[in-house]
Amino acid sequence: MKLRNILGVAAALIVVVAAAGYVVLVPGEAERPPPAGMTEPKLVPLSVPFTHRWAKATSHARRRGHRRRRRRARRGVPQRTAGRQNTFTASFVDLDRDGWPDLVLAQNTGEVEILRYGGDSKFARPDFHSGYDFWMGLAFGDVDRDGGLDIFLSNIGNSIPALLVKGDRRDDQKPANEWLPLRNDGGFRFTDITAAAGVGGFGFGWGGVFEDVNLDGAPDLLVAENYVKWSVHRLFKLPGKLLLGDPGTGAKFYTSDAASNAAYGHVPLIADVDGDGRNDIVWANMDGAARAYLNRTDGRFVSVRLADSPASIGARIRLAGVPAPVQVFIAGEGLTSDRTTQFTFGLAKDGPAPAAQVVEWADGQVTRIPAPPENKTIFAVRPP
Ligand SMILES: [Ca+2]
Ligand SMILES: [Ca+2]
Ligand SMILES: [Ca+2]
Ligand SMILES: [Ca+2]
Repeated sequence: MKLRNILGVAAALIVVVAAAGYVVLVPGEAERPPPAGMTEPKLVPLSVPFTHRWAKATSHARRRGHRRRRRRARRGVPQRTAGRQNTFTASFVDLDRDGWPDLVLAQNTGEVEILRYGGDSKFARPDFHSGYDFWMGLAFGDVDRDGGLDIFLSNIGNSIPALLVKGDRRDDQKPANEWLPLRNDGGFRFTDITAAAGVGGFGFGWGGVFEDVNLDGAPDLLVAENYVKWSVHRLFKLPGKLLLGDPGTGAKFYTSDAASNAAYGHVPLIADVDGDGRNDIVWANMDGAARAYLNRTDGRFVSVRLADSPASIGARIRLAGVPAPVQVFIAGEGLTSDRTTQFTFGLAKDGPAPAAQVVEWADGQVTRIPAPPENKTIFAVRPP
C-alpha cells in the first residue's frame, strides 16, 4: 500500500475515533419544548449576501498568544488568570438604578467581573463569584419583569471535555460548564437561576441577546453556538438557541427551532430589517454567510425607536398600566456587537392596552407617550 493511502486511512481512523470519543465524552444538548398553548414565533428565512470570516482572521494571532503563555508557564513565570486572556464582551450598564453606569466583563478562563460605579471616580467590586470558564456573550433583559435588568452570560457549556480546555485556570479553579442567567435581586446581589430557568445542558455559546420574538410579552433569549476551530463541530453542529420565555413567570425558558442556525454562529443581531415594527433576527456567522429571519409573528405590540445617538445610551423604556419588562439601550451587548435603537413590546392577546409608553433618559428627563398606537413604531427623541 502506498504511503499516501496509509496516511489517508490513518486520518480517517483518527476522525472516526475522535467522533466516537466526542459522542461518549460529551453529553448532547438539552431539549425543553414549550408547553401547549405557548405562541410559536413565525420566522421567515431571508437571503443575506454577505460572509463574515472572523475566525479565520484572528486564529493565527490567538494561537501565537496561547504558545507564548505556555512558554512563560514552563519558565515559571507567574500566570494570573483574569486579565491575561481575552475579554470578549464588556458593557456599561446601570444595574442598581443609581444613575451611574456600572461595568460587566465576560472574559476567558476567568470569572465574570461585575464592577459597581458610584460616580466617585473608582469602581468597587461587589462580593460576586461566577465560577471560572470561557465567558463570552453578554445580554441584559428583565426576564422576571420586576423592573431590574437581569444578566445572561454564555460560555463553552458542555461541548468540550474540561481537561482539553484548561486555558490559564489553576487546578483549584473548576470550570462552570453551564451558561449563566443571573437574576438581579437589587443592591448588587445576583442569583444564579440556571436550573430554575431551564438554561442548563447547552453547548458552545457565543453572543446572546434578549428579544420578545413571539410577541407574548416575555423576553426570549437568542444565543449563537458553535466553534469553527474545534473540528468535531464540523460533524456535530450546534444550531444556536432561540429560547422562548415563559409568559407566566418570564424566568423560565423553552427551546424552539424556529430560528435554527447551524453555521458557526458568532452573534445574533436584532434589527427591524423590513420596518414593520417587529424586530427581526440576523445571525452573524464565523465561517459562512449570515442567516436572517424576518419576524412574521401574529400578535399585538407597541414599538418605539430612539434616535441612534449617544444621547439615547442608557435610556430605560417601560410600559405603564400592563406588566412588561423594562428595556434599556445599552451600547455594546451580544458579543462585540450592538443592538437596534428600536424597542418592541409584545402584548397579551386579550390583555389591556398600555396606558403609556415611558422613556426615562439617562440625564433624568422623561418622555411619556400616552395610549401608544399598537402594531406600529413611534419615534422618541431626548428633549434638549
Ligand atoms: Ca449604577
Ligand atoms: Ca428583572
Ligand atoms: Ca416572548
Ligand atoms: Ca420586521
